[in-house]
Amino acid sequence: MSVDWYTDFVKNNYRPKATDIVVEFHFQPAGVSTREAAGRIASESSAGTWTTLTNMPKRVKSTMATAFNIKKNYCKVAYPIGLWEKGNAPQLLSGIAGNIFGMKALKTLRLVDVHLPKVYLRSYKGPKYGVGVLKRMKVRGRPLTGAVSKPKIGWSAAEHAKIGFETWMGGFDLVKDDENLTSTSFNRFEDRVRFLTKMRDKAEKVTGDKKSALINITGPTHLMEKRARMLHNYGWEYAMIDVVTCGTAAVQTMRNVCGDYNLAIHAHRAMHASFDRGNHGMTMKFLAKLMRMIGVDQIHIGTVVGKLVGTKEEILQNKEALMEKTVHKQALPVSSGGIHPGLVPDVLKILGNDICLLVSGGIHGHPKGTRAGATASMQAIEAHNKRVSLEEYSKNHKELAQALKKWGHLKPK
Ligand code: RUB
Ligand code: CA
Repeated sequence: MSVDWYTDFVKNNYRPKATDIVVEFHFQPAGVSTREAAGRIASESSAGTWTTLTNMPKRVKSTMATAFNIKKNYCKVAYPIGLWEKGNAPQLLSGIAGNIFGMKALKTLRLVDVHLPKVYLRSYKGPKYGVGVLKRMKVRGRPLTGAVSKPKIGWSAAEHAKIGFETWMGGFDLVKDDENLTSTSFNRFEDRVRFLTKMRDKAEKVTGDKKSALINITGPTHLMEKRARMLHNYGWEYAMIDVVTCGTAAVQTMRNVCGDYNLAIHAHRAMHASFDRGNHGMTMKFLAKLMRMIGVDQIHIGTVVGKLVGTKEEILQNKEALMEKTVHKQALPVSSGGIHPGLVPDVLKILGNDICLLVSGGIHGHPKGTRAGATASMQAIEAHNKRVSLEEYSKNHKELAQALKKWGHLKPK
């Protein structure tokens, strides 16, 4: 009598149904055959357990996933649509990204990609605005620009707003909170919103341009709801959420709340690299797809050339996850981390103009200060779009010249 039934979950030449959720995995077996390892992934992530069972409902056949296309260290697993509760992202993760990561029979496991059928995708809202935020911010032919006030935490709410004002006055569209700035004793969320609102109104009046901010509402869900309401009441266009640390359930709830308040969601991805580096975990591409499905409007995808990890291939895949045709609107890629004017053309060459570009240390570290730093970054964008080299353009754009003198084309580590 056999003890287990893992290979019942393998059919190497299986042709997935149009309604199946299909996941691609990379895996390294530990002491079991490749075929059995693939079967174990399909089993543990759907209807199986470690041993054969004495009693089984007839229905079980229709809830079993199938491992197929097993090639070297890759396999695909098809999940019947009936396994899933529509519009429940945590449940999806509990299945396709749940127990399987801890199985002894696998040395490593990586969730590489997912294909989500239309019937499933339609049960989520997707972005309310997505790339439409560009139009909302009246930005055309260039990236939406923004900066985190640096140092990322330590300023009072009033100081923070002053730095924001300088950022806007230098030509940037957005002032951004950093991931760990929520509400502290020295910089309360409510104070920050009030000060930033005043400064925004002033900057809009002086420049005649639309200005906005990515204010971080991250916290327990009930607090995020309260904070979103405040942002709405003060006339803001965005709420920022650390989507990984908050989790999919909270982001789903906040998609509804923010939608009702006409707030676009800026998704900071802090913590993603705890599971998207190396062979074990999941790809950023998958996370980007998931967050677009839930309905964030813009999300960080990397820079290639900046301070944080991510190859060009990976970053382009992340972008594709946000831009590919699905039932949902396209989400806007955010490129951020270690960028300064000398690197701006590199980022734009890779990702194009339809992005949100964040340059933070790279404006506040400008020898002449924040406003000059933002100006220099805008000049670098203009130079790129006019197909003029930065060196050439800097001959009659002094802020850019000063930035190049400090950083050149340095790629920070
Ligand atoms: C940017 C910054 C952001 C990271 C996030 O500051 O700290 O939190 O870019 O990383 P700076 P990612 O421009 O000074 O580096 O965008 O890769 O998620
Ligand atoms: Ca940061």
